[in-house]
Amino acid sequence: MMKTIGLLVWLCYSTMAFAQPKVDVLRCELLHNPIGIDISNPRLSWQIQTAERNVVQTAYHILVASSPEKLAQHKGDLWDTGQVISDNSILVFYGGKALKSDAEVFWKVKVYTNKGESDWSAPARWQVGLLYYKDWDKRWIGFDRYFDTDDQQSGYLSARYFRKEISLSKKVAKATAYVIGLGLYEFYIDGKKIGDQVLAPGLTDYTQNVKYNTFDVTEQLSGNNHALGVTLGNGRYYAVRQEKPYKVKDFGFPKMQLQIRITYTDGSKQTLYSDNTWKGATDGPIRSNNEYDGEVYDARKELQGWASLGYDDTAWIPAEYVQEPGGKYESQINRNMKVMQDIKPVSITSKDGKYMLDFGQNFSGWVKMRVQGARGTEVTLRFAESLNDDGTLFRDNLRAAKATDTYILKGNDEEVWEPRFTYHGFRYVEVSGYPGEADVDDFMGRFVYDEMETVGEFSSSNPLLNQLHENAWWGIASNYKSIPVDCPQRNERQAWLGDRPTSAYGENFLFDNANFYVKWLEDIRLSQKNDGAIPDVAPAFWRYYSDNMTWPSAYPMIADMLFRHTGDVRVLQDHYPSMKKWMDYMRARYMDDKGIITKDSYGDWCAPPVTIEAGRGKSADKKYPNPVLSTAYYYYLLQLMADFSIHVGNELDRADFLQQAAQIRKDFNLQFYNQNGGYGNNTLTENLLAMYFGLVEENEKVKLADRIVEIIEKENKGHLSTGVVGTQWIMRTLSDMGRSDLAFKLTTNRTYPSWGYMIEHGATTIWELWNGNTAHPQMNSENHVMMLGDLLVWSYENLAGIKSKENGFQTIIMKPELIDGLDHVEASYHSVYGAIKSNWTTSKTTFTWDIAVPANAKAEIYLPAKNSSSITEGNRNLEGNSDIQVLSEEGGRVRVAIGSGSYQFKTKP
Ligand code: RAM
Repeated sequence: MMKTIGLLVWLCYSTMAFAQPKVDVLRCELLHNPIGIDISNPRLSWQIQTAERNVVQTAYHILVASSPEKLAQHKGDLWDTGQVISDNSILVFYGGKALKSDAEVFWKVKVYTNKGESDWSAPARWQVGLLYYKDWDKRWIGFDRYFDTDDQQSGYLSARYFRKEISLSKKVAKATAYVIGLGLYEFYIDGKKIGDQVLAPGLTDYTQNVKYNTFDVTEQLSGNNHALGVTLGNGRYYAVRQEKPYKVKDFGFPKMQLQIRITYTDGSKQTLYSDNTWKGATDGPIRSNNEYDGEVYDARKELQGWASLGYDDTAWIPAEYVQEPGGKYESQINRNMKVMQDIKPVSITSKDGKYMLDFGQNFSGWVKMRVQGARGTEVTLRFAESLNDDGTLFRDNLRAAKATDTYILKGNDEEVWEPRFTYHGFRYVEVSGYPGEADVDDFMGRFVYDEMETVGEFSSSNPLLNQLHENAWWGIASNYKSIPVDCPQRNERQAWLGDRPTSAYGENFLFDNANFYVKWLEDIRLSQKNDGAIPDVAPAFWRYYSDNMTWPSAYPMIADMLFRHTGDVRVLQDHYPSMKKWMDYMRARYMDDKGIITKDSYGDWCAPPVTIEAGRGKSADKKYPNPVLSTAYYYYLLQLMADFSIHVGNELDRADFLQQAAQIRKDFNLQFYNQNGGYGNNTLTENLLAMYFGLVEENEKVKLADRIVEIIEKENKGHLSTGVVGTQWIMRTLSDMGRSDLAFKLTTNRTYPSWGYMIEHGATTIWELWNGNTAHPQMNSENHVMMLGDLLVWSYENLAGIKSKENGFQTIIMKPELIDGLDHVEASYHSVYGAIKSNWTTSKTTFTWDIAVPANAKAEIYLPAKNSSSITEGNRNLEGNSDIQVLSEEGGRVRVAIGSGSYQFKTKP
């Protein structure tokens, strides 16, 4: 008895304790503990944790202090907002005192909610980056010339090594290193690499902007004497290909600048800079490094101890002052790439003295190898995505990329090696020259992509759909290479705009990619020409300014996605003028007197040949420009712009955009609508665009819908016939038409053309072509994200029912489609507010739905039920449940408003 009372008391107490909301997960610029934030008004976000339902923030109080001590005493000497009445907990602009370069800033927040106030959060911090050009007023070092270690003819450079020993007279309290190493660098102190990033920094057009990385090196500089070392690889600074200078942008020879800002324990400060007292060498082990071709490493040439104290560098030459890249110096806010996963080979086989490794999965990165043998033995690793029938590597689709790494042994002891300045897209690796018996354990696949968390999970009762999600995840991750590349294996690897307008939106359900895409939008903005033209590839490493309409649509469309998914208004503010300029440019240059945008570059790129045989052996790079696509896109983007104009305070533009749109709609119908139903050439893509964008006249909608269904069901026998453009809209259009069943059918097909067909033929990612198993290898990557179209968006929004209505999921629309043959969907998405979950199961008699909505967010949910009296939540009727508000009952759905918290609904549909 006593025990029970004790338990009751405890329960009661713990409920009370839980009642107080807690603020957690504090982030500056959506990063935890960031350093090097070179934005004068960064944004602060936090999440509210509570077991209570229906929790809404009513006010916040932020304190920002210049020291942890002040913050602990609740003194916001930099910013004390006082109590601000607001429900905003995401991306609140810092509005305190001006911040100084390199300053450390400490902050915390307390929130007031409708269910009580929180305590102060645990302290968080950010460190200001270098805000001014003059913060980098020392000169660049490097060698702007070739050495005999370089192969000038082939355009291969050996890596450059730089070193310097330093002596500190006092004890270091804090030291921050700011490093720019172009194209790619590794930075060492006392022989140890600083940071776990690889292939850093992020790629940019260096004549526009250059990214620096920031490291806290306080610990590494704890003694008096230290050695600093930097290795420089080419990346894309020294162009990957020299033979097409008219096309490929070259920036020059690798170079660097570095500074370490030190505060000593006595409060005094000192900054160390790289200069011509550093020494350099090129005759090291990395003989050549090239993103497409691979790395050659001669271990006999290792400069043993070069980045440590006491190394004899008398043979090295003084670093030289070199030309600066020209671009603005910026802190890299998006994360660098990292080895995100180790992948063991699933098998190793040998034939003719060569080994073949199979990793069981297509991915991008490289292989780490363990080897022992005689000095001078050369081991070669060649990479490919698939095998020929005879078991050899299929490398025709790599085009000119050699995708080969070479390691030359120094001899005697066991040696472990992995390359530093290259990566490959592969599943198979052929190893030749390996001394002795090789074993699977001698190799490890290193999966490399930008460090970002997986934020979404999706599974369902349909195994093929689940497999598709798995493939999508691998494909997307493989193609994050500080820019969204089209593919990681052939001699291309460019950030093509047209591959991503909708893909990025779907990707955001899987990866925490906001800062990645914020950076890419900046790359796009900086690639814009003065007249407004935007290229098809940005950064414009390839100069492809084709004046396309559909490819650059990625620019406004990704801005829209970021705004909708993270509530980031600054992204709209920063890009609105450039987007508008581009729209004006396209209209001025390409709108004819009938109101049609005449210019399109690729058409519905990579639409499937009618049969798999029709596409056999044929190259897929034929372009079919089509003004229906360009005009339809122009119309769609005008509406986006009209919407943006409100958020950026340019309401006056809105009427103009809408009026232009109305005119285009008229002209579009006049020019392209066939009275028997259907647009232009009456293809699926043309009709989907007219439908989804709302170009079709209201009274012709049914006819158009019939035509869309006729194409899919009759002409295509239940398959799609869309390329990169049409596939971006197909799933949502069908759902909007009330034909989710047909959309679902497309995802469950295993016959050509379909995603399932790729899987049936061994795909572990997503192919570039629907007919990827028979097409000409010239343009046939096995790891391209563009064909995902809107599949992921549809899976999360329409199947799981997780869709942002406004302000980065602060209001969520949850409206899962019920489809015959799909009994169960379970998905989660970690929004900026916290985790959103939707987990439903349906049977003939009952629909059960578990939902979680994070605090300070709310949802409008659509329950399949005739009326609210057939619904229970937590086994209670809805009536009298104050957390739940019935909004409407129509068409077999009951619309209900819920606040944050966890719920279990049951209905009888
Ligand atoms: C291919 C690229 C890319 C596509 C362009 C038009 O070479 O791989 O995916 O956007 O062409």
